[in-house]
Amino acid sequence: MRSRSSTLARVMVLFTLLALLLPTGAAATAATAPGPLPVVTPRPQEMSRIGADVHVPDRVRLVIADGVDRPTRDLITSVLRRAGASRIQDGAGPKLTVTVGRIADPRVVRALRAAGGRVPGGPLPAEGYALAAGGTSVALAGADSDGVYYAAQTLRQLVSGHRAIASVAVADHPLMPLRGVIEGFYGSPWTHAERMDQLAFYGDVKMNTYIYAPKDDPYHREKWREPYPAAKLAELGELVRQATDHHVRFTFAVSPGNSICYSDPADIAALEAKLDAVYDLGVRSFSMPLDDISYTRWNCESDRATYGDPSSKAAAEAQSDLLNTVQKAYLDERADTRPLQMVPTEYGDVTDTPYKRVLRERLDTRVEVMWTGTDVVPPRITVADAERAAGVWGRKVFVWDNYPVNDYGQAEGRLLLAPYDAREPGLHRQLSGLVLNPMNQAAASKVALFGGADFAWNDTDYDATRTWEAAARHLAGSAPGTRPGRSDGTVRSLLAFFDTQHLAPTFGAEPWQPQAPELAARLDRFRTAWEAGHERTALRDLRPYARLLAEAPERIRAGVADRGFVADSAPWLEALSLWGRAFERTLDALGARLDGHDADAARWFAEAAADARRAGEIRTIPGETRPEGPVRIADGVLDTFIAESAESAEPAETG
Ligand code: LOG
Repeated sequence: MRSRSSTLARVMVLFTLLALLLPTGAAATAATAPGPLPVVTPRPQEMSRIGADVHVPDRVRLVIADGVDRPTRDLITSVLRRAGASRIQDGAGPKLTVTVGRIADPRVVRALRAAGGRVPGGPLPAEGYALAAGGTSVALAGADSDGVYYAAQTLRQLVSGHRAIASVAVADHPLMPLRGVIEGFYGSPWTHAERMDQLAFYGDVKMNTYIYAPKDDPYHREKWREPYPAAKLAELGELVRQATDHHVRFTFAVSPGNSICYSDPADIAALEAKLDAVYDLGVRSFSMPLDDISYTRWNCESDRATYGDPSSKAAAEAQSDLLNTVQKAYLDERADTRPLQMVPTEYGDVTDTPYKRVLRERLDTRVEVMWTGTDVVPPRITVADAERAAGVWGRKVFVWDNYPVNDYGQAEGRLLLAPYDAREPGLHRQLSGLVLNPMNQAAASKVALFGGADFAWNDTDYDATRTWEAAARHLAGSAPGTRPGRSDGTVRSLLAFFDTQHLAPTFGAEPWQPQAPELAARLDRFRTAWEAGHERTALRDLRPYARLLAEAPERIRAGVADRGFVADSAPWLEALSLWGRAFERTLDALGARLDGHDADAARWFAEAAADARRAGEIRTIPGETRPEGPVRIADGVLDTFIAESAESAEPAETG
C-alpha cells in the first residue's frame, strides 16, 4: 500500500518537474545554442540546456527573498564574484538579476519564469530545488532552506568560465533522505581540522549527514559514562556550527554496549546526561551503535534477573528497551529531534534470527536500523539484498557502507582510491539512507565519498567513472567554477595515481575492485603487440603512460589544491616516484635489448630492480592507520611486469 502510493506521488512529482524543464518565454527562444551539459555532482534528476551561456557583467543585482540563510547567501556571492562580478547590489540597474528564495514565494516564481524555466505545478520534494539561468536572469528556488542551499551548490558548478554561467534549467531533489558519512572506523580518529574540512566538503556534494562515531574516541565508547572535557566539548560545538552552516546534520553517537547495565536506571541517566551535553550544543540527531560488542554475556547481575540467562535474543530485548526509552523518554520530549539511529549487533547479514525477530517486533518503528550489507565489507549491495534486509528488520534499512575504510588487516598498506561502485541502482527504494565509513586519511577518502554522495542523491543515474573524474577535478581545484584547462595535467596525474590504488579488499578472499585496471589493460596490449612481433610499437605506445606515472607524484604535490590529500598520500607518492622510474627503466632495458645493447639492458634492469626494492621499503605513516606496513602500488600488476621483463631477459644473456 505505502509503497504504491509513494510511487504514485513520485510519478506526479516527476511529471511536474518535467513540465518545469520545458523552456518558455523570450529568454528561451532568443538563443538556443545546444552546448554540452555541464557536469554537476551529484547528478541532477533533470537538467537541460536553455540557450547560450548567461553573461555575468561587472554589476549584478542579487535579490534575496525570505528564508535564505547566511551561508547560502555567502555561497552565492562568492560564486558570482568568481564568475567575474565585482559589484553585487540589491537595487535595480545591473543587466543580470539573480533571484534566490523559496518556491512558495511569488517573486521567486516570476524570476524562474523570466529565466526560462517553468514553474512546478505541485510542491517540490524535501531538499529539492528548481534553477534556471537564461538571458539576463538567474533564479534559484528551493523547496526549503536546504533546497535553496543545494541550488546554490549547483550554481557553483554552472560557472563555465570567466563571466559565463551555463544556461540550463534544473529540477532536482535527492532520492535518499539520509546521505553522508559515518566516522566509524578504528584507529586514529580524524583531527578537528580534518572534520571541519570534511563538513564543508559534505555541503559541496549535498550530503546531509555526518555521524560522529570514532571507535577510538574513549568518550564515545569505553568511557561513555564520562562527560567530555571542556576543551573537547568546545570543539564539538564548533563542529555542530560548521555542520549547520553546510546543511549537514551533526549526528552524535554514543556506544555503551561494552559495559552498560541495561536494567540500571543510573546507566540510563548517564546516557541521557551524555546526550544532553551535546543537545545543548545544538545537536538534534543521535545514534546508539551496538556493533562489535558481546551479546552473549551480561555486564551486571540485574540484567540476568530482568532478562534471564544471556543470549542474543535476551540481548535484543534489553537493547530494544534501552533504545525505546531513549526515543520516547528522551528524544520525543525535546523539540526538533530526528528519529534515533542504531547499529544492531548483527549488522552484516540478512539471515532471520531470534535477535532480529525481537528487534523487528519490539523496537520503535521510527528507529533507524543500520546495516552493512551481506558482509562487513561486502563486494556488492543489490536491491534484492536490501529488500531482504528491510524484511528482517521490519523497516527500510540505513546502509553503513564500509568503503573506503582501511582499518582492517587486508587493507594494510593501502589507500582505497577506486571509485564508489558495485552498489545497485534502484537501492533508494529499499533504503532510508546511505553513509560511508571512510579511511583514517580524511582527505584521501574524498575520492570514494564523492561517488557515495552522487549515488545517494541519484542512484538511478550513477556512473562510477564520471564521479571518479569529477573527484579528481575537485581535488585538483579545477572543479567546475574555477578556471578550466589549467590543471588538466594534475587531473590526469591524479587519475593515474588513483588507478595504482584501485584495489579494494573485503573481509572475504576476493577484492571487490580489481587493482590498477587502466595500467593492467595497457600492459596487456603491450604484451599482445610484443608477442606479435611489434616490439618497437609496443614500447612506443607504453612509454607515455610510464612517464605519466613517474611524473605524477611531483605534479600532484605541486598542483593539487587539496593539501590534505597531498599529505595523506605522502608515502604512496614517494613510492610511486620509485615505481614510475623502475617502470621507465624497464622499458629502456627492453629497448636496449632489442638494439643488441645487452650490457645497457642488464644495467637498467638492475636499476629498475633496485628502485622497486627501495619502493617496497616505504611504509605507512606511523600511528595514522591501524594496520601499518609497506605501502602498495599497483601490486600484482606493475611489480609483475617489471619482474617478468627482467626474467625474460635472462635466457638471452646466458644463451
Ligand atoms: C566496525 C567498524 C569498522 C569496520 C571495518 C561496523 C558496523 N563496525 O567489523 O567500526 O570500521 O568493521 O573494519 C566493523 O562495520 N566491524
